[in-house]
Amino acid sequence: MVCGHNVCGLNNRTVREIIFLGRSNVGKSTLLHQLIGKKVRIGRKPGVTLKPNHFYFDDLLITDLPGFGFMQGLKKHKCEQIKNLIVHYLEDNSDRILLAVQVIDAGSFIDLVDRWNMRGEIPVDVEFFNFLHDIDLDVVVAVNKIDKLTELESEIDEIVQRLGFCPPWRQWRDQLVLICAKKGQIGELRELIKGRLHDIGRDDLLKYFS
Ligand SMILES: Nc1nc2c(ncn2[C@@H]2O[C@H](COP(=O)(O)OP(=O)(O)O)[C@@H](O)[C@H]2O)c(=O)[nH]1
Ligand SMILES: [Mg+2]
Repeated sequence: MVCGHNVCGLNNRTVREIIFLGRSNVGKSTLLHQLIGKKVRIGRKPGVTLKPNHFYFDDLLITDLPGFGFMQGLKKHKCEQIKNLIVHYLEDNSDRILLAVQVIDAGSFIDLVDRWNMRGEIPVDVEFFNFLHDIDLDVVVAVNKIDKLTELESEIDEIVQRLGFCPPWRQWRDQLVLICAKKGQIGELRELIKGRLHDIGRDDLLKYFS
């Protein structure tokens, strides 16, 4: 049963939620398809849907939020609209959100952030990353497309610095996982999600992520 923004759970249990967010084209759909299987439609045109996509696993909700940031063919006000929608969604549902997975594209993140900074603007990815922490969510950054990196160690260090972490990146492995969704290399993220579910006493849900 869906009641406004609040989705009521089975057996009156409080719904728990894991959200996925990121700029469009970072590989969010590819990742979700690998993680939860056929339920996810891939190849969907960016910006077509402004609504969050929900997938249920008993009383666990997996939510794919619309991609944010500039997209080709999408007017600026539409981008702002998406950003606002995501912010409101997060604020309204923060109590039930167990984990926020922010997906970034390892191949373009550094250049993108530097370009925004040069213009004196806060990069939208960094803005969202900080916002997720401001509302006290448990945040994990899924650094996707690591197959594009040639100097993995130093490039990941550069990435974490732009998110406000000190290198070396390996000390942040409880908040940062490296994945290659396209090749199905998402084991670390899978384990991290299972760990969080175990921590809240929900081993019954692990089967959906094995
Ligand atoms: N090189 C590389 N490309 C990827 C990876 N994951 C996804 N992609 C590609 O990135 C593009 C956008 O993927 P999609 O899942 O639609 O991104 P979304 O807009 O974030 O949902 C597609 O061409 C994917 O094949 C990856 O790990 N490595
Ligand atoms: Mg998508």
